[in-house]
Amino acid sequence: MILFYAQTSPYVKKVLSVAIEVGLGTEIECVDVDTSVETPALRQANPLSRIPTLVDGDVAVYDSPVICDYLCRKAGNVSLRPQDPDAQLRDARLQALADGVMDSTRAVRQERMRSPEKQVASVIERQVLAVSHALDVLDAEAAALDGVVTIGTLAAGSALDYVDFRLGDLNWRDTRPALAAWYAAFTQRPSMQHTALRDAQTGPAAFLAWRAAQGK
Ligand SMILES: N[C@@H](CCC(=O)N[C@@H](CS)C(=O)NCC(=O)O)C(=O)O
Repeated sequence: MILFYAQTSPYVKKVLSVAIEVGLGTEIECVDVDTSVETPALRQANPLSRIPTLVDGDVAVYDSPVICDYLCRKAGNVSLRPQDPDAQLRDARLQALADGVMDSTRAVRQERMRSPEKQVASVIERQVLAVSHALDVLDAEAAALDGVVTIGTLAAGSALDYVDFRLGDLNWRDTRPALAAWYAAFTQRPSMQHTALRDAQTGPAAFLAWRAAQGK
């Protein structure tokens, strides 16, 4: 399988953590893509030309929730996708919340990358507010996440890694002790460690290093 990816994408981190959890990590070959320029092979696989996009033979799969679902189905894994309808809905909503945290954190990052005179404070405020409220909800629900390993919790762990990576000045742990404790434990999972976003800036990205260590 080929994954069009970028080392600093939280959506990619989520997908790679799911791949590791279901035992398909070593099957994934990463193709680094700069989405600011046209990449014909990516455009052919995904008309939106976004990452992550997975190509498995003649099947192209895109949008990270769909890729996560696909990987679980391919591996025959049922534990990452709750089977009970109510639990399924809760987990899908958790993933949506986590993906929204990624979207808003990314929007803040993009706004802050503009020259100071072009930055719109209200855009940053609105997106930071979205992240803050979402993390408040996760903090209130942290007890229910304890010991749960699903696509939803992997998405939540990936979102928090991204907030630390791009929005460190939020100091989110200060007012959310339950979520901080949950994340401190959850992020010890190999699938989280081998996809750590911090490594994208400090050296070879964690996933590529892990894959190489597996002889791939
Ligand atoms: N909802 C999508 C979001 C993917 C996304 O926004 N990817 C970004 C990079 S992190 C991208 O490809 N941006 C390029 C573009 O939108 O043209 C998912 O979950 O996969």
